Amino acid sequence: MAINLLLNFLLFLLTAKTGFSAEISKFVQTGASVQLDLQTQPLTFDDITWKNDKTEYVFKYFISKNNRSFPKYQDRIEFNESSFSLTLKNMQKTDGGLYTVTITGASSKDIAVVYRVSVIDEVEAPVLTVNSNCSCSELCCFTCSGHNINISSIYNSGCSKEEVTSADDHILRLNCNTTFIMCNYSNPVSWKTNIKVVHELCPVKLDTFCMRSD
Ligand SMILES: *[C@@H]1O[C@H](CO)[C@@H](O)[C@H](O)[C@H]1NC(C)=O
Ligand SMILES: *[C@@H]1O[C@H](CO)[C@@H](O)[C@H](O)[C@H]1NC(C)=O
Ligand SMILES: *[C@@H]1O[C@H](CO)[C@@H](O)[C@H](O)[C@H]1NC(C)=O
Ligand SMILES: *[C@@H]1O[C@H](CO)[C@@H](O)[C@H](O)[C@H]1NC(C)=O
Ligand SMILES: *[C@@H]1O[C@H](CO)[C@@H](O)[C@H](O)[C@H]1NC(C)=O
Ligand SMILES: CC(=O)N[C@H]1CO[C@H](CO)[C@@H](O)[C@@H]1O
Repeated sequence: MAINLLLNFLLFLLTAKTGFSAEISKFVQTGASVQLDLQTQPLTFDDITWKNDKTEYVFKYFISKNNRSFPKYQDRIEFNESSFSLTLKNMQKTDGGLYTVTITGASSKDIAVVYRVSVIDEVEAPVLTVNSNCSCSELCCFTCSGHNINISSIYNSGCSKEEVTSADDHILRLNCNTTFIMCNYSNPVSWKTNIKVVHELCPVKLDTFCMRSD
């Protein structure tokens, strides 16, 4: 408790002194828009400046209204003059990176917010395949695959619910009921599912008795 208070106080000092703030992650699908907010509502200020990590300014809004934008973003920008949030449209991979907003004003300390914007493509559909290495006593062995992760499982009037996450934030989820095998593949901007009827994915073993003894 005392340590928590002390840590909070130190963090407060650090924040107050340097305007230090954590990075906020934003994921946006290629071609879509991203909205960057101030995280605060300044009462008075001179200007609000958005820059990218090449330290080119993206948009500069002056209270005197002689605002300016960087040519690269000119026709892809929307600035909300009541919330002061910036919307960047038609985002491309090359637009990914850090975006920093600084608010300068006579009556307030400088405030800075840093966004890490990642522009990523829509996820591809997961693939469901039957494994040929299945032993006879196992009714149906199958694998659900995303581009860099997969889940192998066995169907026996259901399957165990499983979930794996890749290093690049892709999630693969497997679930079954008495009729369907369902696999959901997602990344931070999208998801796709592959749903197969069990009897169609695994017709032979489920319909006939296994006569081999292995
Ligand atoms: C601007 O922001 C305000 C406050 O968040 C919101 O009510 C309004 O709809 C926004 N305007 C536009 C054009 O998005
Ligand atoms: C069959 O192969 C998959 C990968 O292709 C593997 O994960 C699974 O454990 C194998 N099953 C058996 C019964 O060997
Ligand atoms: C499943 O992933 C493992 C590594 O995680 C890989 O070795 C294996 O080849 C993959 N199997 C399939 C069927 O994609
Ligand atoms: C299995 O799950 C699917 C998808 O959620 C659902 O539409 C279907 O009714 C379920 N079937 C049974 C037998 O529970
Ligand atoms: C698939 O996963 C995504 C992300 O976790 C989730 O939002 C979505 O509802 C899931 N879809 C289905 C059909 O379960
Ligand atoms: C996006 C934006 O805020 N544009 C403003 C820039 O300043 C002019 C006045 O000089 C306004 O008309 C625009 O709305």
